[in-house]
Amino acid sequence: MPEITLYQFAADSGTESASPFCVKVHRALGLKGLEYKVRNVFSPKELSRINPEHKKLPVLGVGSEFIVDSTEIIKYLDANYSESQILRESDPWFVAMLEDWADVSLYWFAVYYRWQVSEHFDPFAKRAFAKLPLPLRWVIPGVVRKKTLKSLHAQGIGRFSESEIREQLRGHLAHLDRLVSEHEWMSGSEIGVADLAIFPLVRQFSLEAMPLCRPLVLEFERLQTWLKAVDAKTSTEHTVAVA
Ligand SMILES: N[C@@H](CCC(=O)N[C@@H](CS)C(=O)NCC(=O)O)C(=O)O
Repeated sequence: MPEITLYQFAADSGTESASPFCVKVHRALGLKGLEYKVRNVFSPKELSRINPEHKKLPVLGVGSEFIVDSTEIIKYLDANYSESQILRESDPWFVAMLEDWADVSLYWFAVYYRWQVSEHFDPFAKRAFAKLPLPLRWVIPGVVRKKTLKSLHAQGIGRFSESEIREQLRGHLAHLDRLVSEHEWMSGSEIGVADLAIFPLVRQFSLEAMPLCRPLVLEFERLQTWLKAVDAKTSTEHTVAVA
């Protein structure tokens, strides 16, 4: 069997990667019970080598092949490793929609809380950029933050106050709490791709390093039980347990 390597953004406090898409792939590999190595990517040069077209992470290296994009990686894993199929013929239409909603909508709430909320950003920047030599360590966090805030503003979410965003996020979490109350997992009686896509985000909102949004997750008991259940089904030697 060819060796599998997950190229990712490095771990952050309470999570195996600062990127929810990288966490999603960790958890897909865990659900399949596959062994893999992890390589943290720091340099833009290495990113261009492994993902020249999109320059994004995660990238899955399988032998000499590179598979990019978490959605495509999950399809690849299902096609090439028959253990615990993640995508099923019988999946209802809303499974694909839930995955996409997590990836392109709920994701921005995580970006907002990490980059726009200073109480979260300042300690995060200290952790994430600690290895940069001076004076880059003083300059780069501000430059990356400015670029990210521009994206948040263009997306629209960045124009709302934190209290407005908190109410929107509370609404989303309430819907998710209802979903996992109606059946055990997000999309039915079996764990699937919707759980893998939503888990990294809800877990991120629940981190102790995110004191402004953590209380929101704590309002939803069934969502917390679900977080632990996904963790138990998908953990690997590289993942961090849900606190
Ligand atoms: N659709 C992609 C999204 C991946 C993505 O946006 N990754 C972010 C990290 S969370 C990234 O690589 N950002 C680097 C950049 O945009 O320059 C997936 O599902 O893998």
